[in-house]
Amino acid sequence: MASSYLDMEDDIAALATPQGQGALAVVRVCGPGSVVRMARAFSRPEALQAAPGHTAVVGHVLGADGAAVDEAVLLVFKGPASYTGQDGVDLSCHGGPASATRVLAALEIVGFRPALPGEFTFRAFAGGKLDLARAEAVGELVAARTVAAQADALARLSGGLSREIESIKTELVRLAAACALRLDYGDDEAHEGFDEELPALSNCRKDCSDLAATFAVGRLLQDGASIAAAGRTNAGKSSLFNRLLREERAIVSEFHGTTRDYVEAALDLDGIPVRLLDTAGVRQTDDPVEAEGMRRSRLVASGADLVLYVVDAIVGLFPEDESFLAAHPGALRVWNKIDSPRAFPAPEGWLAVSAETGAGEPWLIAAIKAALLGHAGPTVSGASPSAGPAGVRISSARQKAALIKAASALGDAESAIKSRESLDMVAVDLSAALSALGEISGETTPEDILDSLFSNFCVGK
Ligand SMILES: Nc1nc2c(ncn2[C@@H]2O[C@H](COP(=O)(O)OP(=O)(O)OP(=O)(O)O)[C@@H](O)[C@H]2O)c(=O)[nH]1
Ligand SMILES: [Mg+2]
Repeated sequence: MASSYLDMEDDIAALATPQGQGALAVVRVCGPGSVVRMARAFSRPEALQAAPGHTAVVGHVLGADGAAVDEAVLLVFKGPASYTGQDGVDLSCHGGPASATRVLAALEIVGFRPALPGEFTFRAFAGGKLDLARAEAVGELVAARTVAAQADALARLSGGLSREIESIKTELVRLAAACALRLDYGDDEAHEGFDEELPALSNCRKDCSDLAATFAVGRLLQDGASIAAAGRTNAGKSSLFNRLLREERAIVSEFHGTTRDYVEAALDLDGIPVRLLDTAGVRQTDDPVEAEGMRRSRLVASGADLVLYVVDAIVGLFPEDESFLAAHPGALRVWNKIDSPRAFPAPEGWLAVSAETGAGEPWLIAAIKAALLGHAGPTVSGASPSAGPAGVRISSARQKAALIKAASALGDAESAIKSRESLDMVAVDLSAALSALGEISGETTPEDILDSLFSNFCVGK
Protein backbone atom coordinates (compact mmCIF):
# COMPACT_ATOMS: atom_id res chain seq x y z
CA MET A 1 0.00 0.00 0.00
CA ALA A 2 1.30 3.46 -0.84
CA SER A 3 2.46 5.42 2.18
CA SER A 4 0.58 8.53 3.18
CA TYR A 5 1.47 11.69 5.04
CA LEU A 6 -0.92 10.51 7.72
CA ASP A 7 1.26 7.50 8.59
CA MET A 8 2.93 9.56 11.25
CA GLU A 9 4.00 6.61 13.40
CA ASP A 10 6.36 5.45 10.61
CA ASP A 11 10.04 6.14 11.06
CA ILE A 12 11.14 7.91 7.90
CA ALA A 13 14.49 8.75 6.29
CA ALA A 14 15.66 10.94 3.42
CA LEU A 15 18.66 12.71 2.00
CA ALA A 16 18.25 16.39 2.97
CA THR A 17 21.10 17.78 0.85
CA PRO A 18 21.27 17.75 -2.97
CA GLN A 19 22.51 14.66 -4.80
CA GLY A 20 26.04 15.09 -6.00
CA GLN A 21 29.47 15.93 -4.66
CA GLY A 22 29.93 18.12 -1.61
CA ALA A 23 31.81 18.25 1.66
CA LEU A 24 28.91 16.77 3.61
CA ALA A 25 25.67 14.97 2.91
CA VAL A 26 22.93 15.21 5.51
CA VAL A 27 20.55 12.30 5.92
CA ARG A 28 17.60 12.99 8.09
CA VAL A 29 15.43 10.54 10.04
CA CYS A 30 12.43 11.11 12.25
CA GLY A 31 9.56 9.26 13.88
CA PRO A 32 8.56 8.05 17.32
CA GLY A 33 10.99 5.10 17.23
CA SER A 34 13.66 6.74 15.10
CA VAL A 35 16.43 6.99 17.70
CA VAL A 36 16.06 3.35 18.82
CA ARG A 37 15.84 2.21 15.19
CA MET A 38 18.85 4.29 14.23
CA ALA A 39 20.82 2.70 17.08
CA ARG A 40 20.40 -0.68 15.33
CA ALA A 41 22.47 0.59 12.42
CA PHE A 42 25.05 2.48 14.49
CA SER A 43 28.39 1.50 16.02
CA ARG A 44 27.62 3.14 19.40
CA PRO A 45 23.97 2.23 20.08
CA GLU A 46 24.05 2.89 23.84
CA ALA A 47 25.66 6.32 23.44
CA LEU A 48 23.05 7.27 20.83
CA GLN A 49 20.08 6.12 22.90
CA ALA A 50 21.41 7.88 26.02
CA ALA A 51 22.14 11.13 24.18
CA PRO A 52 19.93 14.05 25.25
CA GLY A 53 18.30 16.23 22.57
CA HIS A 54 20.49 18.73 20.74
CA THR A 55 23.69 16.76 21.31
CA ALA A 56 25.94 15.05 18.81
CA VAL A 57 27.29 11.49 18.76
CA VAL A 58 30.10 10.43 16.42
CA GLY A 59 30.32 6.86 15.13
CA HIS A 60 29.87 4.57 12.14
CA VAL A 61 26.70 3.76 10.29
CA LEU A 62 26.58 -0.03 9.86
CA GLY A 63 25.32 -2.08 6.92
CA ALA A 64 23.47 -5.42 7.05
CA ASP A 65 26.66 -7.37 7.71
CA GLY A 66 27.62 -5.08 10.58
CA ALA A 67 30.42 -3.48 8.56
CA ALA A 68 30.78 0.30 8.52
CA VAL A 69 29.31 2.05 5.48
CA ASP A 70 30.41 5.54 6.54
CA GLU A 71 31.51 7.60 9.51
CA ALA A 72 28.96 10.18 10.59
CA VAL A 73 28.09 12.83 13.16
CA LEU A 74 24.59 12.22 14.50
CA LEU A 75 22.74 15.24 15.85
CA VAL A 76 19.96 14.01 18.09
CA PHE A 77 16.60 15.76 18.47
CA LYS A 78 14.09 14.80 21.12
CA GLY A 79 10.43 15.68 20.58
CA PRO A 80 8.66 17.94 21.15
CA ALA A 81 11.70 20.26 21.00
CA SER A 82 12.47 19.39 17.39
CA TYR A 83 11.53 20.67 13.92
CA THR A 84 8.89 17.98 13.42
CA GLY A 85 7.88 17.71 17.07
CA GLN A 86 8.97 14.04 16.96
CA ASP A 87 12.29 12.40 17.87
CA GLY A 88 14.79 12.49 15.04
CA VAL A 89 18.42 12.43 13.99
CA ASP A 90 20.31 14.47 11.39
CA LEU A 91 23.26 12.41 10.18
CA SER A 92 26.12 14.33 8.61
CA CYS A 93 28.03 11.80 6.54
CA HIS A 94 30.65 12.29 3.88
CA GLY A 95 29.56 14.16 0.78
CA GLY A 96 29.23 12.48 -2.57
CA PRO A 97 26.43 10.31 -3.83
CA ALA A 98 27.97 6.95 -2.82
CA SER A 99 28.14 7.61 0.95
CA ALA A 100 24.59 8.89 1.19
CA THR A 101 23.27 6.01 -0.94
CA ARG A 102 24.96 3.43 1.32
CA VAL A 103 23.74 5.17 4.49
CA LEU A 104 20.16 5.30 3.18
CA ALA A 105 20.33 1.62 2.23
CA ALA A 106 21.54 0.78 5.75
CA LEU A 107 18.63 2.74 7.21
CA GLU A 108 16.10 0.93 5.04
CA ILE A 109 17.45 -2.41 6.29
CA VAL A 110 16.60 -1.46 9.89
CA GLY A 111 13.09 -0.43 8.83
CA PHE A 112 13.14 3.25 7.96
CA ARG A 113 10.71 4.12 5.19
CA PRO A 114 11.85 6.59 2.50
CA ALA A 115 10.18 9.93 3.29
CA LEU A 116 7.63 11.48 0.94
CA PRO A 117 8.37 14.96 -0.42
CA GLY A 118 7.90 17.55 2.34
CA GLU A 119 7.02 14.86 4.89
CA PHE A 120 9.22 16.31 7.65
CA THR A 121 7.53 19.69 7.25
CA PHE A 122 4.12 17.99 7.09
CA ARG A 123 4.85 16.42 10.49
CA ALA A 124 5.90 19.84 11.82
CA PHE A 125 2.54 21.19 10.58
CA ALA A 126 0.51 18.24 11.91
CA GLY A 127 2.35 18.45 15.24
CA GLY A 128 1.43 22.11 15.62
CA LYS A 129 5.02 23.37 15.20
CA LEU A 130 4.15 25.46 12.13
CA ASP A 131 0.85 26.64 10.69
CA LEU A 132 0.18 25.99 7.00
CA ALA A 133 1.22 29.48 5.84
CA ARG A 134 4.60 29.02 7.51
CA ALA A 135 4.97 25.45 6.26
CA GLU A 136 4.35 26.69 2.70
CA ALA A 137 7.01 29.36 3.29
CA VAL A 138 9.55 26.60 4.06
CA GLY A 139 9.04 25.21 0.55
CA GLU A 140 9.21 28.69 -0.97
CA LEU A 141 12.39 29.53 0.90
CA VAL A 142 14.09 26.45 -0.51
CA ALA A 143 12.81 27.18 -4.02
CA ALA A 144 13.64 30.94 -3.98
CA ARG A 145 15.83 31.92 -6.93
CA THR A 146 16.71 35.49 -5.94
CA VAL A 147 17.69 37.22 -2.71
CA ALA A 148 14.45 39.25 -2.79
CA ALA A 149 12.36 36.08 -3.19
CA GLN A 150 14.23 34.44 -0.31
CA ALA A 151 13.65 37.47 1.95
CA ASP A 152 9.96 37.47 1.02
CA ALA A 153 9.60 33.79 1.93
CA LEU A 154 11.58 34.28 5.14
CA ALA A 155 9.16 37.01 6.25
CA ARG A 156 6.32 34.50 5.82
CA LEU A 157 8.26 31.76 7.61
CA SER A 158 8.88 34.14 10.50
CA GLY A 159 5.12 34.36 10.87
CA GLY A 160 4.41 37.73 9.22
CA LEU A 161 1.52 36.37 7.17
CA SER A 162 0.25 34.11 9.96
CA ARG A 163 0.10 37.04 12.41
CA GLU A 164 -1.77 39.16 9.88
CA ILE A 165 -4.32 36.39 9.23
CA GLU A 166 -4.62 35.75 12.97
CA SER A 167 -5.35 39.41 13.70
CA ILE A 168 -8.11 39.53 11.05
CA LYS A 169 -9.53 36.31 12.46
CA THR A 170 -9.50 37.64 16.04
CA GLU A 171 -11.52 40.65 14.92
CA LEU A 172 -13.95 38.42 12.98
CA VAL A 173 -14.40 36.12 15.97
CA ARG A 174 -15.27 39.19 18.07
CA LEU A 175 -17.81 40.29 15.44
CA ALA A 176 -19.26 36.77 15.19
CA ALA A 177 -19.64 36.63 18.98
CA ALA A 178 -21.35 40.03 19.04
CA CYS A 179 -23.65 38.84 16.28
CA ALA A 180 -24.46 35.57 18.10
CA LEU A 181 -25.22 37.46 21.30
CA ARG A 182 -27.67 39.66 19.49
CA LEU A 183 -29.31 36.63 17.89
CA ASP A 184 -29.64 34.94 21.30
CA TYR A 185 -31.33 37.88 22.92
CA GLY A 186 -32.69 39.68 19.93
CA ASP A 187 -36.17 40.04 18.60
CA ASP A 188 -37.34 41.34 15.26
CA GLU A 189 -35.14 44.36 15.73
CA ALA A 190 -32.10 42.13 16.22
CA HIS A 191 -30.05 43.91 13.62
CA GLU A 192 -30.40 47.26 15.33
CA GLY A 193 -27.19 48.61 16.71
CA PHE A 194 -25.03 46.32 14.59
CA ASP A 195 -24.52 49.16 12.15
CA GLU A 196 -21.80 50.43 14.45
CA GLU A 197 -19.76 47.35 13.58
CA LEU A 198 -19.83 48.19 9.87
CA PRO A 199 -16.48 50.05 9.92
CA ALA A 200 -14.79 47.09 11.68
CA LEU A 201 -16.27 44.69 9.14
CA SER A 202 -15.22 46.87 6.27
CA ASN A 203 -11.65 47.11 7.63
CA CYS A 204 -11.42 43.32 7.76
CA ARG A 205 -12.69 43.08 4.20
CA LYS A 206 -10.16 45.65 3.04
CA ASP A 207 -7.31 43.85 4.84
CA CYS A 208 -8.29 40.61 3.05
CA SER A 209 -8.47 42.38 -0.34
CA ASP A 210 -5.16 44.17 0.18
CA LEU A 211 -3.47 40.95 1.15
CA ALA A 212 -4.97 39.15 -1.87
CA ALA A 213 -3.61 41.91 -4.12
CA THR A 214 -0.05 41.30 -2.88
CA PHE A 215 -0.14 38.03 -4.85
CA ALA A 216 0.92 39.88 -8.01
CA VAL A 217 4.33 40.69 -6.55
CA GLY A 218 4.59 37.63 -4.31
CA ARG A 219 3.95 35.25 -7.19
CA LEU A 220 6.39 37.07 -9.45
CA LEU A 221 9.13 36.83 -6.80
CA GLN A 222 8.57 33.12 -6.27
CA ASP A 223 7.71 31.87 -9.75
CA GLY A 224 9.53 34.46 -11.85
CA ALA A 225 8.70 35.24 -15.47
CA SER A 226 9.93 34.47 -18.96
CA ILE A 227 10.81 37.37 -21.25
CA ALA A 228 11.63 36.91 -24.94
CA ALA A 229 13.34 39.40 -27.25
CA ALA A 230 11.77 39.19 -30.71
CA GLY A 231 11.96 41.19 -33.91
CA ARG A 232 13.41 41.27 -37.42
CA THR A 233 17.00 40.26 -38.06
CA ASN A 234 19.72 42.72 -37.05
CA ALA A 235 17.40 44.75 -34.80
CA GLY A 236 19.78 44.27 -31.87
CA LYS A 237 17.94 41.56 -29.92
CA SER A 238 21.11 39.68 -29.00
CA SER A 239 22.84 42.95 -28.08
CA LEU A 240 19.95 43.84 -25.76
CA PHE A 241 19.92 40.31 -24.33
CA ASN A 242 23.65 40.61 -23.53
CA ARG A 243 23.24 44.06 -22.01
CA LEU A 244 20.47 42.93 -19.67
CA LEU A 245 22.60 39.93 -18.66
CA ARG A 246 25.81 41.99 -18.30
CA GLU A 247 27.52 39.20 -20.22
CA GLU A 248 28.52 38.56 -23.85
CA ARG A 249 26.32 35.49 -23.92
CA ALA A 250 24.76 35.54 -27.41
CA ILE A 251 26.70 36.13 -30.63
CA VAL A 252 26.28 39.64 -32.06
CA SER A 253 27.24 40.53 -35.62
CA GLU A 254 26.32 42.92 -38.39
CA PHE A 255 25.16 39.96 -40.53
CA HIS A 256 21.43 39.33 -40.73
CA GLY A 257 20.34 36.00 -39.31
CA THR A 258 23.13 35.63 -36.73
CA THR A 259 20.97 33.97 -34.07
CA ARG A 260 19.72 30.71 -35.53
CA ASP A 261 18.21 29.07 -32.46
CA TYR A 262 16.86 30.65 -29.31
CA VAL A 263 19.28 31.24 -26.44
CA GLU A 264 18.17 31.41 -22.83
CA ALA A 265 19.70 32.62 -19.57
CA ALA A 266 18.63 33.29 -15.99
CA LEU A 267 18.53 36.91 -14.86
CA ASP A 268 17.80 38.54 -11.50
CA LEU A 269 15.82 41.62 -12.55
CA ASP A 270 15.58 43.73 -9.39
CA GLY A 271 14.72 40.61 -7.42
CA ILE A 272 12.41 39.06 -10.03
CA PRO A 273 13.79 35.71 -11.25
CA VAL A 274 13.63 36.01 -15.03
CA ARG A 275 14.20 33.49 -17.79
CA LEU A 276 15.47 35.69 -20.59
CA LEU A 277 15.23 34.41 -24.15
CA ASP A 278 16.94 35.70 -27.27
CA THR A 279 15.28 34.50 -30.45
CA ALA A 280 16.18 34.13 -34.11
CA GLY A 281 15.34 37.27 -36.09
CA VAL A 282 12.58 37.16 -38.65
CA ARG A 283 13.19 37.70 -42.40
CA GLN A 284 12.39 36.07 -45.73
CA THR A 285 14.68 33.08 -46.14
CA ASP A 286 15.11 29.98 -48.31
CA ASP A 287 17.39 28.37 -45.76
CA PRO A 288 15.40 25.54 -44.12
CA VAL A 289 17.56 25.64 -40.96
CA GLU A 290 16.99 29.35 -40.46
CA ALA A 291 13.27 28.88 -41.17
CA GLU A 292 13.10 26.19 -38.48
CA GLY A 293 14.92 28.53 -36.07
CA MET A 294 12.31 31.22 -36.77
CA ARG A 295 9.48 28.75 -36.24
CA ARG A 296 10.90 27.76 -32.84
CA SER A 297 11.46 31.38 -31.93
CA ARG A 298 7.85 32.21 -32.70
CA LEU A 299 6.76 29.39 -30.38
CA VAL A 300 9.07 30.62 -27.63
CA ALA A 301 7.83 34.21 -28.00
CA SER A 302 4.19 33.17 -27.87
CA GLY A 303 4.82 31.14 -24.69
CA ALA A 304 6.71 33.93 -22.91
CA ASP A 305 5.13 36.05 -20.18
CA LEU A 306 6.42 39.17 -21.91
CA VAL A 307 7.85 39.95 -25.36
CA LEU A 308 10.34 42.76 -25.96
CA TYR A 309 9.75 43.61 -29.60
CA VAL A 310 12.95 45.17 -30.89
CA VAL A 311 13.13 47.40 -33.96
CA ASP A 312 16.27 48.85 -35.54
CA ALA A 313 15.82 52.65 -35.32
CA ILE A 314 18.15 53.07 -38.31
CA VAL A 315 15.79 51.20 -40.65
CA GLY A 316 12.49 51.98 -38.91
CA LEU A 317 9.20 50.09 -39.02
CA PHE A 318 8.26 47.46 -41.63
CA PRO A 319 4.85 45.92 -42.31
CA GLU A 320 6.05 42.68 -40.60
CA ASP A 321 6.64 44.67 -37.41
CA GLU A 322 3.12 46.09 -37.53
CA SER A 323 1.56 42.69 -38.06
CA PHE A 324 3.57 41.11 -35.21
CA LEU A 325 2.50 43.90 -32.86
CA ALA A 326 -1.12 43.62 -33.92
CA ALA A 327 -0.97 39.94 -32.96
CA HIS A 328 0.91 40.63 -29.68
CA PRO A 329 -0.64 43.78 -28.22
CA GLY A 330 1.01 43.17 -24.83
CA ALA A 331 4.55 43.32 -26.27
CA LEU A 332 6.87 46.09 -25.11
CA ARG A 333 7.98 48.17 -28.10
CA VAL A 334 11.73 48.75 -28.03
CA TRP A 335 13.27 51.29 -30.44
CA ASN A 336 16.93 50.28 -30.45
CA LYS A 337 20.17 51.96 -31.68
CA ILE A 338 19.19 55.53 -30.72
CA ASP A 339 22.90 56.29 -30.27
CA SER A 340 23.33 56.21 -34.05
CA PRO A 341 23.20 59.60 -35.82
CA ARG A 342 21.17 57.83 -38.53
CA ALA A 343 18.46 56.67 -36.09
CA PHE A 344 14.89 57.84 -36.72
CA PRO A 345 13.20 59.34 -33.64
CA ALA A 346 11.13 56.87 -31.61
CA PRO A 347 7.43 56.91 -32.50
CA GLU A 348 4.84 57.42 -29.77
CA GLY A 349 4.58 54.42 -27.43
CA TRP A 350 8.09 53.11 -28.15
CA LEU A 351 10.89 52.87 -25.58
CA ALA A 352 14.00 54.52 -27.03
CA VAL A 353 17.12 52.57 -26.06
CA SER A 354 20.62 51.78 -27.15
CA ALA A 355 21.74 48.25 -26.44
CA GLU A 356 25.24 49.41 -27.28
CA THR A 357 25.53 52.38 -24.86
CA GLY A 358 22.86 51.43 -22.31
CA ALA A 359 20.85 54.61 -22.93
CA GLY A 360 17.21 54.15 -21.88
CA GLU A 361 17.89 50.94 -19.96
CA PRO A 362 16.43 52.13 -16.62
CA TRP A 363 13.14 53.02 -18.38
CA LEU A 364 13.13 49.70 -20.14
CA ILE A 365 13.56 47.85 -16.84
CA ALA A 366 10.85 49.94 -15.18
CA ALA A 367 8.53 49.21 -18.13
CA ILE A 368 9.29 45.47 -17.93
CA LYS A 369 8.47 45.40 -14.22
CA ALA A 370 5.25 47.35 -14.73
CA ALA A 371 4.22 45.04 -17.58
CA LEU A 372 4.92 41.89 -15.53
CA LEU A 373 2.90 43.21 -12.60
CA GLY A 374 0.10 44.20 -14.94
CA HIS A 375 0.03 40.63 -16.23
CA ALA A 376 -0.06 39.09 -12.78
CA GLY A 377 -2.95 41.12 -11.39
CA PRO A 378 -4.07 42.75 -9.17
CA THR A 379 -7.54 41.28 -9.39
CA VAL A 380 -9.05 42.97 -6.35
CA SER A 381 -9.99 46.41 -7.53
CA GLY A 382 -8.51 49.40 -5.79
CA ALA A 383 -5.96 47.40 -3.87
CA SER A 384 -2.26 48.10 -3.93
CA PRO A 385 -0.16 45.41 -5.57
CA SER A 386 2.96 46.04 -3.48
CA ALA A 387 2.90 44.96 0.15
CA GLY A 388 0.00 43.95 2.37
CA PRO A 389 -1.33 45.62 5.52
CA ALA A 390 1.66 44.62 7.66
CA GLY A 391 4.23 44.66 4.86
CA VAL A 392 3.78 40.94 4.17
CA ARG A 393 2.90 39.35 0.87
CA ILE A 394 1.20 36.15 -0.12
CA SER A 395 2.69 34.00 -2.81
CA SER A 396 0.31 31.15 -3.49
CA ALA A 397 -2.82 31.08 -5.61
CA ARG A 398 -4.43 29.01 -2.87
CA GLN A 399 -3.92 31.77 -0.32
CA LYS A 400 -5.21 34.35 -2.77
CA ALA A 401 -8.36 32.34 -3.51
CA ALA A 402 -9.04 31.96 0.23
CA LEU A 403 -8.60 35.71 0.82
CA ILE A 404 -10.92 36.59 -2.06
CA LYS A 405 -13.48 34.13 -0.68
CA ALA A 406 -13.18 35.78 2.76
CA ALA A 407 -13.40 39.31 1.33
CA SER A 408 -16.47 38.41 -0.69
CA ALA A 409 -18.22 36.82 2.33
CA LEU A 410 -17.46 39.96 4.35
CA GLY A 411 -18.83 42.11 1.52
CA ASP A 412 -22.02 40.04 1.70
CA ALA A 413 -22.17 40.57 5.47
CA GLU A 414 -21.86 44.34 4.99
CA SER A 415 -24.65 44.39 2.41
CA ALA A 416 -26.85 42.25 4.66
CA ILE A 417 -26.44 44.73 7.53
CA LYS A 418 -27.01 47.73 5.28
CA SER A 419 -30.15 46.25 3.76
CA ARG A 420 -31.37 45.26 7.24
CA GLU A 421 -31.52 41.57 6.51
CA SER A 422 -31.68 39.16 9.43
CA LEU A 423 -28.50 38.84 11.47
CA ASP A 424 -28.66 35.09 10.74
CA MET A 425 -27.36 35.95 7.28
CA VAL A 426 -24.55 38.03 8.73
CA ALA A 427 -23.58 35.18 11.06
CA VAL A 428 -23.37 32.77 8.09
CA ASP A 429 -21.17 35.19 6.13
CA LEU A 430 -18.86 35.76 9.09
CA SER A 431 -18.48 32.06 9.58
CA ALA A 432 -17.73 31.57 5.85
CA ALA A 433 -15.03 34.26 6.05
CA LEU A 434 -13.48 32.65 9.12
CA SER A 435 -13.44 29.26 7.48
CA ALA A 436 -11.79 30.70 4.33
CA LEU A 437 -9.07 32.31 6.46
CA GLY A 438 -8.69 29.01 8.30
CA GLU A 439 -7.66 27.44 4.99
CA ILE A 440 -4.61 29.70 4.96
CA SER A 441 -3.46 28.75 8.42
CA GLY A 442 -4.43 25.11 7.77
CA GLU A 443 -7.22 24.62 10.32
CA THR A 444 -9.89 24.03 7.70
CA THR A 445 -7.76 22.83 4.78
CA PRO A 446 -9.05 19.64 3.14
CA GLU A 447 -6.72 16.62 3.19
CA ASP A 448 -6.31 16.34 -0.59
CA ILE A 449 -5.15 19.95 -0.77
CA LEU A 450 -2.63 19.29 2.00
CA ASP A 451 -1.38 16.25 0.07
CA SER A 452 -0.86 18.16 -3.16
CA LEU A 453 0.71 21.08 -1.32
CA PHE A 454 3.33 19.03 0.51
CA SER A 455 4.02 16.76 -2.45
CA ASN A 456 5.46 19.80 -4.27
CA PHE A 457 8.21 20.04 -1.67
CA CYS A 458 11.59 18.42 -2.16
CA VAL A 459 12.28 15.14 -0.42
CA GLY A 460 14.12 15.59 2.89
CA LYS A 461 12.43 18.89 3.77
N1 LIG B 1 24.79 51.67 -33.09
C1 LIG B 1 24.22 50.61 -32.54
N2 LIG B 1 24.38 49.39 -33.07
C2 LIG B 1 23.78 48.34 -32.47
C3 LIG B 1 22.99 48.49 -31.32
N3 LIG B 1 22.50 47.27 -30.97
C4 LIG B 1 22.98 46.41 -31.87
N4 LIG B 1 23.75 47.04 -32.78
C5 LIG B 1 24.45 46.43 -33.91
O1 LIG B 1 23.48 45.84 -34.76
C6 LIG B 1 24.00 44.64 -35.34
C7 LIG B 1 23.04 43.48 -35.06
O2 LIG B 1 23.00 43.26 -33.67
P1 LIG B 1 22.49 41.88 -33.06
O3 LIG B 1 22.37 42.09 -31.59
O4 LIG B 1 23.30 40.76 -33.53
O5 LIG B 1 21.05 41.83 -33.72
P2 LIG B 1 19.95 40.65 -33.66
O6 LIG B 1 18.63 41.31 -33.61
O7 LIG B 1 20.27 39.70 -32.60
O8 LIG B 1 20.14 39.98 -35.08
P3 LIG B 1 19.78 38.48 -35.57
O9 LIG B 1 20.39 37.55 -34.59
O10 LIG B 1 20.38 38.41 -36.90
O11 LIG B 1 18.32 38.40 -35.62
C8 LIG B 1 25.37 44.45 -34.73
O12 LIG B 1 26.33 44.93 -35.63
C9 LIG B 1 25.34 45.29 -33.47
O13 LIG B 1 26.61 45.76 -33.10
C10 LIG B 1 22.85 49.80 -30.76
O14 LIG B 1 22.21 50.05 -29.76
N5 LIG B 1 23.49 50.81 -31.41
MG1 LIG C 1 20.69 37.72 -32.61
